[in-house]
This record gives sequence, C-alpha cells and structure tokens, in this order.
Amino acid sequence: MDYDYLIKLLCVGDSGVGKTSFLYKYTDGVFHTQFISTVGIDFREKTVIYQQNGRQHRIHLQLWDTAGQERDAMGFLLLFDLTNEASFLEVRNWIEQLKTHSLSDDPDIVLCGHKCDLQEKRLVNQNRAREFAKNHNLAYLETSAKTGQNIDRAIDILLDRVMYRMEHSVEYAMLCASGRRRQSLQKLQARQERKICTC
Ligand SMILES: Nc1nc2c(ncn2[C@@H]2O[C@H](COP(=O)(O)OP(=O)(O)OP(=O)(O)O)[C@@H](O)[C@H]2O)c(=O)[nH]1
Ligand SMILES: [Mg+2]
Repeated sequence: MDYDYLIKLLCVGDSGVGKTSFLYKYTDGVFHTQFISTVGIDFREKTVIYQQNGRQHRIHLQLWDTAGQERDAMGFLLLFDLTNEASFLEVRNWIEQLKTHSLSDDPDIVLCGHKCDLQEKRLVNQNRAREFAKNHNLAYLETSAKTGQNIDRAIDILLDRVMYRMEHSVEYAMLCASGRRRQSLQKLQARQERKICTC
C-alpha cells in the first residue's frame, strides 16, 4: 500500500453511543440499525488525500474501535449519545482517561454529540454540549451515522489538528513512530531538517 503517512485515530465513548456505526459510515458509507456490541478490538481503514501547504499527501487512516486503551493513538473521536444523558456525563471521565493514557497531556480530541437525527428523543441540548466543549478546549460537532451528518467533517477536523501537531513537533511525531510509520515520520523529520538548513 502506498501512502505518505499512517495516522492512527481512536474512537471512544460509552457502549451503544454509536462508535462502530460512526466508523462504518465513514469507511463504507452504510448504516445498520441492529446493535451488535463490539467485542475486543476492531479497526477500519481508509486512505484519503490531504492538502497541506499546497502539497497533496496520501494519508492512510487506521480508525480503532475499542473499549480498551490504545495508548499510541494520535487523535481521538469522543462520542456521546445525544439521547442518553449518562453518556454525556461520562465524557468528563473519558477525557481524563485519554489524558492519562495518551502520548500527550493535551491530546487532540473531537467531541461528537452523536445520533443527532433523533431530534425528538434528544436529552442533551446543543448549548450545554457546546459550552462543555469550549471549557475543555475541544472541537464539538453533532453527528449522525444514519444521515451521515458531519461524519466526514469530524474526521477532517481531527486530522487537521493531528497534522498540525505533527508538523510543529517532530518530537511528538517521533514518539508516535513505530514500525512502518517510523519510515514516514523519518521522511517528515528529514523534510523539517531541510527547512531549518540555510544552505
Ligand atoms: N438513529 C441513530 N441510531 C444510531 C446512530 N449511530 C448508531 N446508532 C444505533 O445505535 C446502536 C449502537 O450503535 P453501535 O455503533 O453498535 O454502538 P457502539 O458505540 O459501537 O457500542 P459498543 O460496541 O457496545 O461500544 C445501534 O443500534 C445503531 O444502529 C445514529 O447516528 N442515529
Ligand atoms: Mg461497537
């Protein structure tokens, strides 16, 4: 497989909030109504073209769907269900977990109020979620795997944040490096060193 960067993102949130459905919609464009709780670890993949500084990069996304802690993810989609207040109240704990277990004390997180198509069943109002996100310095979007609303956009925003961090911190990028990813990150470092070089 040919790509410039391999980026590993992780989708977290309480059981039933729609993590698998979100990722499935993003990679395959489909939505299923039945609920089959994910057992263990699963991941989906997609290659996208990303524009940065007027250049096009092929980015291979690995989207992890797991209840466990994936410590070396580069960015996080944090989902709660807009029709389930308890899942919103748990967001605070999820943030703490991500801060404790991720590579950075200030990880890149996009908060998604999910199932926004179920307007008549909504229990968390938009202003409340927005205010919370603002106080925690998170991007906030309302998403639906059923209609597809903001699914691509949530990943695009997260990818922007991750790429920005990679470009501005080779150290962080090297921390993330492992296996095949290391090769692409070395390319990134070499490019940055060329930029610093004045000859
Ligand atoms: N109406 C609606 N239903 C959704 C949406 N996303 C997911 N669902 C439904 O919510 C249920 C749970 O979705 P999953 O994607 O399996 O949830 P999950 O977060 O992966 O759950 P676990 O694997 O147990 O952690 C399923 O019945 C889905 O069809 C959405 O955007 N709108
Ligand atoms: Mg699941």
